[in-house]
Amino acid sequence: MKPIRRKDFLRAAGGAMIATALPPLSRKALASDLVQFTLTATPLNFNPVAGLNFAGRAFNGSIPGPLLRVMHGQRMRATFHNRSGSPATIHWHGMILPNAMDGVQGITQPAVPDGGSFVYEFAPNPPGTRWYHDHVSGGFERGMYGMFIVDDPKETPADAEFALVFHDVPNLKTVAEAMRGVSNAPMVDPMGSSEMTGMKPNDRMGDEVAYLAHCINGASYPSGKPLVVKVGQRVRLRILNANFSQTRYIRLAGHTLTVTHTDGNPLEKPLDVQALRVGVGERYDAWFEVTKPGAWLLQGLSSDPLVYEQAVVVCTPGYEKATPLGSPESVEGVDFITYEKAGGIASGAPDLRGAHPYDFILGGGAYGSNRWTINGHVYPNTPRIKVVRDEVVSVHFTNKTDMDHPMHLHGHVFHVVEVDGKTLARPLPKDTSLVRANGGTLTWRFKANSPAGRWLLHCHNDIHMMDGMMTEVDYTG
Ligand SMILES: [Cu+2]
Repeated sequence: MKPIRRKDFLRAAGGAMIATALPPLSRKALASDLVQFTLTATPLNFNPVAGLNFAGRAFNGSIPGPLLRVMHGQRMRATFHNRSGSPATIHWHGMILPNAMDGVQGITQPAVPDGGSFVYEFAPNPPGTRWYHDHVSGGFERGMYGMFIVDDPKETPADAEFALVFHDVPNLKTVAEAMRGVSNAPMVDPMGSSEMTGMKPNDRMGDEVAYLAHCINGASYPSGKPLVVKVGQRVRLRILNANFSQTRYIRLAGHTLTVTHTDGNPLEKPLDVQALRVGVGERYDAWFEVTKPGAWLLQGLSSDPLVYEQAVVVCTPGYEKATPLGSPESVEGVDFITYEKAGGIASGAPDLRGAHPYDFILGGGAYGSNRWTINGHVYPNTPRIKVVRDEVVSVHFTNKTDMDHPMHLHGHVFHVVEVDGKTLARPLPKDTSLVRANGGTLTWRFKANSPAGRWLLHCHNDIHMMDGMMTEVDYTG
């Protein structure tokens, strides 16, 4: 394999961490069939901006946790030592793996108590940009997450490659209030986006979380180190939205992004866009070409006044100190990725022949309510999907609430075949998909050919999940 140029995660001055380019998997790393990791969770005082002392929890002393990386075909063994002060597990988001390794407290394993350990071992699959995070309430919002790259030996390496975790520091008081539906935090969306139609930026709905800082790879702008690229390079960005309640819109000033993968899975046809829209838990692989010297901001956009901090400079050598070109805060008129654009629209109904159909109405979330529902129920009373091996299932979601829901299925890759009544010409292979607020619909189709067990299906907005918007795909027989 041709090596990919990269450096390791670095600690910059002031404790700010930023990922620079990804180094090639060393010969030593590739020599063994088994890659071993140790992940130790501890409390961490996280201070990405001056004056902020956040009571975080971290894997191996950093937020986000270390970038884990294997070549597809290698097995991995991750020994988890929980010293975080609270029970915790590790979920391997986007992986198809044995059910007992899925890391869901109370369903696939008991929570690992503080002071305890657990060994996760499996062959990471499929290749692509995946991630890992705590799946016991509390750890995810405090910093227990990181990116996991399963390299595909069949892919052409980029000239330069960067792993970027977009993440945020929540005001924990508003997390508790949002769970009771009485948060005072404003709705946050980029100005001018279609999601804002009919809403004012400061509308308060009771279910939003307020944030104290926005970060990329542990650093808030301008404290992070620039990502240095060279003229002529084709650069690959692997982007994860690890925020636990908000969609991110992401733009690289002055550049078109070519999206090649959604949730780590290749698109049939790459798509050129001006911006990404990344729901909670989603990933995009996006490429750009460096055509001239300069400095540009890669940034998250939203109506949150703090969001200017969620940026990092991309520049050519010598431009590290230059004033970077930025993007307007508004995404009005900006061509950002949607599932319709990525999959194309076909005429007629989606092909669901032979599929066992399920209809899920997403509801709840009234002001003052602590219930987010599927078909009127909260977990564990929500309707289950019971499957036998190789059964084909379709799930049709209708969102009757006023918030988007990033619906996630564990242990499978599903195909998005329909969005808002439109059939996709090229169904999108994903593990997490946004169901639009205020009447949006979306349909999944998947084959139940993963290892048998109980696989969680839930909204990846943590507030909604903890308040009941969750069910299971259960293999029977
Ligand atoms: Cu939700």
